[in-house]
Amino acid sequence: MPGTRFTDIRRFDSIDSTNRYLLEEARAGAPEGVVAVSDHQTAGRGRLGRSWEAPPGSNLLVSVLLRPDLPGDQQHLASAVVALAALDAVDTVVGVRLGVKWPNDLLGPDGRKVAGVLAETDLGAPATRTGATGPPIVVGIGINVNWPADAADLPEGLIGLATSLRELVGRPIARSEVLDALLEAMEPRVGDLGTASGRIRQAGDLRAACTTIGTRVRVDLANEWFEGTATDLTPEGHLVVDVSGTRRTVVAGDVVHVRSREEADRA
Ligand code: BT5
Repeated sequence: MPGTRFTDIRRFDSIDSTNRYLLEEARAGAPEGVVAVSDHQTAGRGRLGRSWEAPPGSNLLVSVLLRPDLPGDQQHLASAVVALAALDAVDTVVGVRLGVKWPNDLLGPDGRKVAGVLAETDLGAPATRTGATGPPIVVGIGINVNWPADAADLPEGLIGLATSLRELVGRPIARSEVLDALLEAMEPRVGDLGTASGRIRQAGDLRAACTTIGTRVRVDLANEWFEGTATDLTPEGHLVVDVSGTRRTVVAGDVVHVRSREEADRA
């Protein structure tokens, strides 16, 4: 994309995973800004060993290699800037404002998932001449652009959970437009990662976009679960949940947005 650091765009018809590819490139010393985009992934990955689904030629499957100079406790901002840029891009191309469900889902107005973000790092990869001191971070995003066209397209496990830009606006959308808008929106946000004031701005944008804040959530941890109201994000990107007056901080894991009793009564 001219005028941005994302000028080296590597396009694939099919690949196992654009994240896997860029992590390899990072190990070989590739600089910040390399982009990998594929029409199809044979082993698209989600978090925690889960998989990311998209039929060939339908959705945007893209990863970027970042080498941000981020304090150790703010690494989450690397994936946040990609999520925020995706919100901007979707707004620009189709005029719909998505929200961020903590930690990494982009949801449509009715709560169905439109996109997911996966950040992966390799602490053993070499630094490059660009001067960045932190490890490379590969941030991948899958945006459901044209699939599913409607619920009939979806495998049973995703019915009611996934939607696409096409379904939201009722017409097919050019993936190239979404990619261009994404890279353009990413440029200033990635630039912000390099300064304290920029990081504060991005963290503020993330809190403003995070629809989990203010929502009743169920938190599933390895050996317990609890329900409460999400009240904030910490500077490290952890979710603060008020559980009957006790503040609990969720470092990693999955949350479910649940409707409050009042909302359920109103519905
Ligand atoms: C994510 O994981 O949401 C991160 C997805 C990142 C995908 C991109 S594509 C480009 C790059 N290369 C890769 O290999 N990956 C990245 P997670 O929060 O774990 O969500 C995964 C779960 O979302 C799955 O277990 C399904 O339940 C659901 N899912 C799978 N495909 C989906 C889709 N297209 N739309 C909505 N939900 C989906």
